[in-house]
This record gives sequence, C-alpha cells and structure tokens, in this order.
Amino acid sequence: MLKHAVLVAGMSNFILGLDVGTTSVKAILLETGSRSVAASQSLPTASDLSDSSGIKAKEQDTGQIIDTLSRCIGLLPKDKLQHVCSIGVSGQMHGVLFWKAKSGCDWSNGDFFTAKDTSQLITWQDGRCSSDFLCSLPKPDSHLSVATGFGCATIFWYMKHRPEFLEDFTVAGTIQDYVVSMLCGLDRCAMTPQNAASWGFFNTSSNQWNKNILKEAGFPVHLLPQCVPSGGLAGQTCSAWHGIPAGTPVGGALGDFQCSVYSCMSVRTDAVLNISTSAQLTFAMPADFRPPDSPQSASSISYFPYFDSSYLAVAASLNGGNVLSTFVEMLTGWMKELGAELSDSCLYEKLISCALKQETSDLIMSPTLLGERHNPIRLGQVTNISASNLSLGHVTRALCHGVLNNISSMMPVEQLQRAGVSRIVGSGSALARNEVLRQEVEKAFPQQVVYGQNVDSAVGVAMVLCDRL
Ligand SMILES: *[C@@H]1O[C@H](CO)[C@@H](O)[C@H](O)[C@H]1NC(C)=O
Ligand SMILES: *[C@@H]1O[C@H](CO)[C@@H](O)[C@H](O)[C@H]1NC(C)=O
Ligand SMILES: *[C@@H]1O[C@H](CO)[C@@H](O)[C@H](O)[C@H]1NC(C)=O
Ligand SMILES: *[C@@H]1O[C@H](CO)[C@@H](O)[C@H](O)[C@H]1NC(C)=O
Ligand SMILES: CC(=O)N[C@H]1CO[C@H](CO)[C@@H](O)[C@@H]1O
Repeated sequence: MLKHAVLVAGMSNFILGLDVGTTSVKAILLETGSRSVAASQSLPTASDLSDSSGIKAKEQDTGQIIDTLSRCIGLLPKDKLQHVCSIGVSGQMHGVLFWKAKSGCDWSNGDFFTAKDTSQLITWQDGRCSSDFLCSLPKPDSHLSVATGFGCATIFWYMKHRPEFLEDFTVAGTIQDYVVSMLCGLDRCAMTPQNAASWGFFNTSSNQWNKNILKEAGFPVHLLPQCVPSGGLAGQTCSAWHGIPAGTPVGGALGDFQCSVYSCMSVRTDAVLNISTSAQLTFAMPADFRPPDSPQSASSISYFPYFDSSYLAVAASLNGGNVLSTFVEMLTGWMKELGAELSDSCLYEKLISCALKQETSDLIMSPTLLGERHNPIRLGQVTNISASNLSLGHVTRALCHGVLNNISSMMPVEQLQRAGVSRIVGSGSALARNEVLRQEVEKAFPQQVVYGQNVDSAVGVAMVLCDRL
C-alpha cells in the first residue's frame, strides 16, 4: 500500500506543447510539477510551395506540415507521452487554410493523422492583396488594420477572384486551429481571439467577428470560426495518439507571438526585447486598458490581445539582426572584389572585437535598410561622418547603437517607465551572439536587463495550460 502511494506520488505528468512555425515545427514535454522542459524536438517543415501563378502567393503544403508534426512527436520519449495530461498548440498567425468538415475521427490513422480535403496553407507572407485591393475592402470595426496575408483579406481575395475555390470547403482556420480540430475530431473550427485578431475584422472588445460589415460586403461568413477564450479548452482528443490517451484535453490554439512572450515574461512588470532577424519590444498593458476604437496608422505601437481581455503593447521594427548581416555581407562582398577572402562568421567575430574596444562613436547610423512599414522608401542614413570616426570599430558600434536607437524611438523609455516596466528580458539570436548589441541595450534602457530566458512558443503554450487548467 505504502509502496503504491509512493509510486503514484512520484509519477510525473506532462503537458505536450506544439508549435507550428513558418519554417519548422516543435514539440516539447513540460513536466507539470516542476514546470520545466523534460524533452524537446524540432524539425524543419520544408513545406514552401513555389509560386507559379504570378500573384505573389506564399503557400505551404498542409499535408507536409502535418506529416512533419507527427514525425516530430514520434521522436519524443514514449514513456512520457503516455503521461500527457493536456495538449497545447500554437503557431504562425494571420494565415488561413480551408477544409471540409466531417464529424467523427476522420483524420486519425493510428499515430499519424493525414491531412484530407484541405487547401494549402496561405501564409502571413502572402502578397496577393495589393494596397488598392485592401483599400477596396470595408472599414473594419477593430483597433487593428488589415494587411495582405491576413485570413479575412485572403478570403475576400478568393471571393473576388476565384469564388468557385471556396465552394469546396466548409471551414476555415489557421494551421494551428486545423491541428486542434484534427486532434479533437471537431466538425468546425474553434478559434481564440489571439488568432482571430490576426485575421482582421475581429472586435477584441466584444470578441466577435464584424459579421454585419462582412456580410454586407458579400463575405462568406459561414466560413468564420467560432470563438473560444484564449487559454481555454477546444475539446478532447478523439482517439489515442502517439501513446497519449483518448479524451486528453486540448487547448484552443494560440498565437506564437503571445506564447513566446508568455514563456519568458515571468512577471507583469517585465518587458521582452527580442532581436533576431527583426526586432520587437513588448510589455503587458494594465488589466483595465482598452485599445482605441480604430486603427492608429501613425502609431508605432500596436496592441495584441493576450489573456483575460488584457493586451500586449508591441513595437515591431523591421530592422534588427538583418541590418548587421547586411553589413557583414557588404564587407565580404567588398573584400572579394579586392581579392581578399574571409568567411562571414570570421568577419563577424572580428567586427565585434573591434567595436568592443570602441565604446562610443560620434558617427550616426540610422539603419532602416528595409524602409519602414508605413514608408517603404525612407531608407537608411549615415551622418556626422568625420575622418577620425571611420574605423570598423566606429562603424560597427554606430550600427548597433542605431538598431537600438530605432527600437527605443518606437517605444520610448518614459513610456516603459509609466507602464511600470522594471526589467527588460533580452532574447533572440542577434542578442545572443553580439555583445556590442547587448551593451547598447543596457545603455538604451535604465531598467535591469536579463538574458538567456527560454523564449519559445511551444514551451509558452504548455506553460499557459500548466498555469490555467
Ligand atoms: C467593439 O465592440 C464594443 C462592444 O460592443 C464597442 O464598444 C466598440 O466600439 C467596438 N469597436 C472596437 C474597435 O472596439
Ligand atoms: C522573437 O522573434 C522570433 C523570430 O522573429 C519570433 O518567432 C518570436 O515570436 C519572437 N518572440 C518574441 C517574444 O517577440
Ligand atoms: C525605426 O524603424 C521604424 C521601422 O522599422 C521606423 O518607423 C522608425 O521611424 C525608425 N526610427 C528611427 C529613429 O530610426
Ligand atoms: C558629431 O560629431 C562631433 C565630433 O565628433 C560631435 O562633437 C557631435 O556631438 C556629433 N553630433 C551629434 C549630433 O552627435
Ligand atoms: C567617439 C570618438 O572617437 N569621436 C571622435 C570623432 O571624431 C572627432 C573629430 O575628428 C573627434 O574629436 C572625436 O573624438
């Protein structure tokens, strides 16, 4: 008897966290008692389809994504999968796919689900909706504007250009919603406000689609998913899957951005600064904050729905690590032209060590190489050039300073202070590998800066279920 009790007490439970990203899928097991990651696997999906249509389409092969996800889960330890007590799914926002709903466990086929009766995934990177087309759409009742690659814009596009395509399908959702529908054998799509807001034409105050506005414009409103709360359940697994018992609760799919923030924002007074290819700075707004009534096109900050009717304030810059990679590529290009060769990684190391010796520079770099979201032709600038400030150390230091200057201009220090932010959690590949950039972060923000937190949507979505169920 005693032995049995000890055995039960010592038995671990796990939450399976899945993330369906733009280039890869990830599956992790979170141990519920310690809230720590017990196993983790990731695989590239290699699911991009080439665009032969000439409409700037960006599509991914749904079947390939689902197969990769199955293979990825198959790599996790079997003994632990048997003790999974709930499943959370996050994934790339904005995108849409269509499928034909049937009731029952249509999709299951042993451990592997097979995507059936679905369209390809039209991703957030899709460029088929021109700005003229977007201007022709009705004005949404939402604080978020609509861009190309957003689910509702894509559906409008099909309605106008290929209405017969839509006739084959009864349900629409994001790829992460599709995974949840498969797992639970749903004959509909249950979507959380996090993903719904990313489609456009969704009011995050009432948590309802702009049904009347859409209907008036002839939008196929029967394709709109039903809404479930962010952090709530969408259903239960309809059959055993990779050793996970049938009847295991499955959370409504969440946005990858919100989940990656959740994984590293341990207290509400943390702001998260992520510098990888691009850069984002985020913090949680006070619980009683309500967003403006309409899109604020002049503002550099947007508000994304988080949990329990709260919002994240987000400043997103297109300019991050890509600026430094471009600089390195430029130099290797120059050196090649001059007949000298040095690898990118070797050059990167050397630049950092030069810039570490040059603690400040009067050279001013405004590194908006990719232009700005609202002004694509406002490109980068170098100013205040003097003959003695032209060493590689100066230029690299000024470039890193410029990247930080850019992001802190979008979300000024005073605003962070007013919001009660007391700590900056730094993450992302560019910060991890570049000490000069980290020094510039510490100069730009008076708050304490910490690094090395586990920023990961698959971990975040599992933590959400661990904390809320
Ligand atoms: C959304 O719905 C709420 C409640 O019905 C309403 O007060 C608000 O004006 C609507 N629009 C926006 C953008 O929140
Ligand atoms: C950090 O950037 C990566 C890559 O751009 C992105 O997938 C992730 O959602 C971001 N996380 C946060 C917390 O901003
Ligand atoms: C920073 O970049 C953003 C676009 O990514 C732009 O809107 C903003 O004006 C830039 N600010 C500075 C000071 O460079
Ligand atoms: C430009 O450089 C000069 C000389 O190094 C310096 O005194 C001045 O403060 C710089 N200007 C700005 C705007 O930083
Ligand atoms: C930081 C730094 O080294 N600034 C130098 C830039 O060039 C001016 C003018 O030549 C010098 O006076 C600064 O010391």
